[in-house]
Amino acid sequence: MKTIQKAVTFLCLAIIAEFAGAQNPIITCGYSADPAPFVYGDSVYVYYDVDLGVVPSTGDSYYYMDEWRVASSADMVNWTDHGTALPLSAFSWSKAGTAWASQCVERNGKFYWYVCCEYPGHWHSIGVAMANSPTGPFRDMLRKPLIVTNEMGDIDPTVFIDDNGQAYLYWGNNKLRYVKLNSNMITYDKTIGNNGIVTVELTKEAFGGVKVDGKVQGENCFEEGPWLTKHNQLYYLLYAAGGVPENIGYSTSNAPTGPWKYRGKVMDVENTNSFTNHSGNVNFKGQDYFFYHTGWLNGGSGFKRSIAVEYLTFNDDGTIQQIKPTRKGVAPVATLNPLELQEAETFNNCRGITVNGNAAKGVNVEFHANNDSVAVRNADFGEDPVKSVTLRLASTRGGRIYVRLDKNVSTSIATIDVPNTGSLTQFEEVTVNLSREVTGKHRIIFIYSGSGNAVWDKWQFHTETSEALGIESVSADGASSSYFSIDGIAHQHPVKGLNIHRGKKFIMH
Ligand code: FUB
Repeated sequence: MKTIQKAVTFLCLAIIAEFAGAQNPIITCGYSADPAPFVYGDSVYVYYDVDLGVVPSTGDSYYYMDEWRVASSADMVNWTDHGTALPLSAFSWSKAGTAWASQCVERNGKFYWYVCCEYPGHWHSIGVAMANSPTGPFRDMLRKPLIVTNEMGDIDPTVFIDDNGQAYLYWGNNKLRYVKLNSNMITYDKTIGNNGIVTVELTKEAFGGVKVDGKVQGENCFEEGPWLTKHNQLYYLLYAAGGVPENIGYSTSNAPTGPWKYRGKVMDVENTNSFTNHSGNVNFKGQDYFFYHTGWLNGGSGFKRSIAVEYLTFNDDGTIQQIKPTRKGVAPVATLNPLELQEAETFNNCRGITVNGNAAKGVNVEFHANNDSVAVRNADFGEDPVKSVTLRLASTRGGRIYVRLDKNVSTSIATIDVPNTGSLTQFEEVTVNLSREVTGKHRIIFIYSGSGNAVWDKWQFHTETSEALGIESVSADGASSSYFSIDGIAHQHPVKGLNIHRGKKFIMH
């Protein structure tokens, strides 16, 4: 009984949070940890690993991840899930379940994704994959690790390219190391440090304190998750700090290689349901943002984490204003245009669905059960009345999708019968007229009802009715809806909405 009460309470809280406009976590269709954001074109991309939370062979709770994913947003509230951009299996030398933190950067139109995963017999090591697009497909460039030292703690790579083109790769847990990457981004300068690897001394002056026998001496200390960035010609190193549970500390320097000066905490230890936090930052459209992770998604924990975003403020004296984690997160910086073709995997919030695929295969949303849903925030229908909507769907069992607006969870503006297309990879477009005309800004929610899986690729609203779009209307013959006619010829298996038969579009009602 207690479990049911807990589940109902959680659902109510989730619904209240959603209607209150809560934005954190930003990824809602799975766990997401160790965010690494970057801006490319008119979007923010965030790269992350996917916490499964349990070691399958033992059932123990631990960091267990088999893939890295990327999501992007043009408005900071609706995120497009680009699927499994980089499976751990892309690194043939890796051990299953060890896809930990990563970061992707762009150089000369190529995208370099630095990851850490275990190289059996050598602890975690650092590898690099490359792609021609920020969403992949990526391939392992070296077919072996880029950094392997046979020591513990070679995790959490961060790469920063300075204004003069010199790239630095920092990493480390309970140690901080860097190499100077060559301009090909997959080899490094071997003339400095120990065969190219420089170890940064973890002093009190640089990191606020030191760790002795696992205990922090001083006000803080470097733990892991370094993130190198620059603001107003000052270099900033952000890092998970102070042991576990972690706060996020920062140090500054006039050079990307230090010496570092401890400046304080960006975020103190907070009640986020996660003992790690792993941060990164971007400036997008003139606003600074801070990415980190919490254990706030339903069922979350220290091993099932999810990404959150807050505003970041640099003070004129080089300090950073301390941030409190919030459920509210950040506000939209743009609207989403529902009259343009949208990917089903672009959303603000979801329940029950999975997002499958990758850049090479294409990415789709899969509904599995009744009430699975996807919601889009801040969609601007404009001033001209919007009259119809098209969804591109595939299914072997049929089903139905209800389209609702704002907080109205009971009245649909459209009901789409999912066609039985014969296969989950065979898509058809279904267009239906709206039950009322729509203008202005709204939250749109697509709710599935059905007994089997349905795959959804894209959607788009129109200011024309389906008939005006050139879709011929036909009626079912007699009482049975399994036969209908086009031009007097009987056909089988119609579905409501748009049908395509021998290249001809017609709408069933
Ligand atoms: O995700 C596994 C590890 O947890 C990361 O490498 C650390 O930064 C911490 O977040």
